[in-house]
Amino acid sequence: MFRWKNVHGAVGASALAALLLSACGPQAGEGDQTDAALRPPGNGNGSGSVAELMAARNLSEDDVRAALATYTPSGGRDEYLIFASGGHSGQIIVIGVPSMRILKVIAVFTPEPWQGYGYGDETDALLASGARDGQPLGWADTHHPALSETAGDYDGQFLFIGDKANARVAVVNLKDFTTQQIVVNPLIQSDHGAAFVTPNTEYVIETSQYPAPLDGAFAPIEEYDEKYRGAVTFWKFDRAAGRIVPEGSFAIELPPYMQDLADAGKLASDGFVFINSFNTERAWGGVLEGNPPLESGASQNDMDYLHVIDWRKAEALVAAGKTETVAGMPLLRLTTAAAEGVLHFVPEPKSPHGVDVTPDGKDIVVGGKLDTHGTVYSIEKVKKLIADKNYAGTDPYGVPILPFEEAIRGQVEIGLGPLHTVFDDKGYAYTSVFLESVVAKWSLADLKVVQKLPSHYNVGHITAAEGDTVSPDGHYVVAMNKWALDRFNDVGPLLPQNFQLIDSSGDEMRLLYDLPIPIGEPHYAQMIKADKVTPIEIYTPVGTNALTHAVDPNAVTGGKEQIERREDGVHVHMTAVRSHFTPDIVRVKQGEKIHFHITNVEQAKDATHGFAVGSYNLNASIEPGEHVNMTMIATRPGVFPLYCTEFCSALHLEMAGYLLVEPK
Ligand code: RUQ
Ligand code: CUA
Repeated sequence: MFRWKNVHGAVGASALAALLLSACGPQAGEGDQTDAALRPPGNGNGSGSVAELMAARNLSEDDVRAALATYTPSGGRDEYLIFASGGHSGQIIVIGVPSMRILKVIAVFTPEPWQGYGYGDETDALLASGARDGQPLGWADTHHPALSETAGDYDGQFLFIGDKANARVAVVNLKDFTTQQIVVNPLIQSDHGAAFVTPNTEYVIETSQYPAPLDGAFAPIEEYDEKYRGAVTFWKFDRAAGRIVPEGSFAIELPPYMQDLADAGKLASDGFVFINSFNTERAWGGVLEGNPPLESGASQNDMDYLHVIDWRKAEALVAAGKTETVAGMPLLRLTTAAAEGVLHFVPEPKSPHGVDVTPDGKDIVVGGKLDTHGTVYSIEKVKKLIADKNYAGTDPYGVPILPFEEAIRGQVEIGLGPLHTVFDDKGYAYTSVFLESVVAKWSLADLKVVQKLPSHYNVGHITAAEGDTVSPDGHYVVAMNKWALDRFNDVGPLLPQNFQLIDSSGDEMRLLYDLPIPIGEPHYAQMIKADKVTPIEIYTPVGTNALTHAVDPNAVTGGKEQIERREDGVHVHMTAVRSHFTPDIVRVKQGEKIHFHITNVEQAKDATHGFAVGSYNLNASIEPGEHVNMTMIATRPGVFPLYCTEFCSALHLEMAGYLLVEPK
């Protein structure tokens, strides 16, 4: 039986060596094929004793321990739920921990056929509301999901997520795991520090990434310093309505640095928001025009700036009318923010990436992509420097800069390319170390690394059980790896992402499970105690619209079904119940507009019906008690079967009917 640890140690070291030579991720080379070569799949003889099974499948004792730690018998429940960004898919993935079973893909920014998302009146309108300047968008680059919080703890009510490509934020209701709203940020063209919430979800924070003129207008790139800007938006969240209220929202103008991740302060740092930046050089590329590429232009300075924002002060200034309206958004100008003490900078080492506030809110940990350290800022020191106006200078836009050495509590020597940090309940921090491909566990008290666990490979974000709250649980950490390389069966050149579940409950981290994610590159995820999320099982009362969570005016109950011709077209008030639609025959004339109003009158859990009309792109998922509306124009004459698309009963195939479109 070989030793896991040694094998992994060797992989880590040689991957690092390959990396230092190539500077772009581990290469399939000598060191990297060790695991695959050492671990043939075995012949899966499931009939013998445990020992025989282990031998047949070539499993070590550690493997079996990991299997027992994650195996969840049929009918078993998971202790935690991960809400992971679905990356390019524009969706959110729900994963159970420790089983790592995928439980749901929540449709957010992109049509999702199974949920009928993007094929009916309500969800069509919802997706259309995410258009930018009239341009419908068929995808999103989702990065950071944020669970709603009460007093700094996840409360299991709502979920928010940002779309980096199009500067949008979506609101998901965890009552039924459905998207309720998509807001488009008119001020900025891309975001990254999104979505993050203040400790009571007063605001959902969205920060720009790539500077551009804030009014959405054109300006030559040569006027970058003068006309290009960043901004942080505080989207007001109305918890009772379950919606972002654009009218109560505001933004703060930021210099044209590239703002990166953000985190809201809590407890000791309550009232503050921290935002990283890179490219304080204000480089903008132009490789064919004789300029250095952006990546090198943006890596000249030894220090970039951590943005320290006093959002309560900003809120007061907004209330006092100290804003200008730009692109429809009340904007606190940079000069005002700097002069009124809303915005301060603290230098941070070379090209930082993650900024993460410790559970007690006392420290702010920043990882530098091109630095080997994690830098730990002390909010107490930062507050004192601000109060004393103890500045080391100002930036070109007049923003006061606090002295670096006096703002930090210390630095921890982590390794090559520390990115993001999460926390446990025992005073440890866990940092993803991208270039070195490890998760580093270190002590917050003395800033010393105690263990490095290899990740496979190039870990980006990591997430921990209740990790962003004031009281993390400390049981699990998940490394969200960008490269999968030799972890799974090959599936062509585009490989899945790899989520690695790590047991962090003991003194030593132990790897438990690899979960391939094949629908996009998730960036961040949050992990909540499963019993905090209490979704409804069915929609009550019958006829509830999933977008309004109220009975739809077009809903019908059994016996009230009808086809009605009105001025605006043919209204079909239909019910669905095992195993028929009423009405099941719909006769119209070519050119007529048809409004299908379908109520699933079932109140039994999981009794979902589908509704499809082929050739007309009509497709609904109607969950028990739910009502959906769909509109179509009968442009083509013919006979179109309509049928239920969920195998709902023994007579599911008979749950069908006809749309008869008579030629003009
Ligand atoms: S990203 S791998 Cu949060 Cu968008 Cu860091
Ligand atoms: Cu209803 Cu199948």
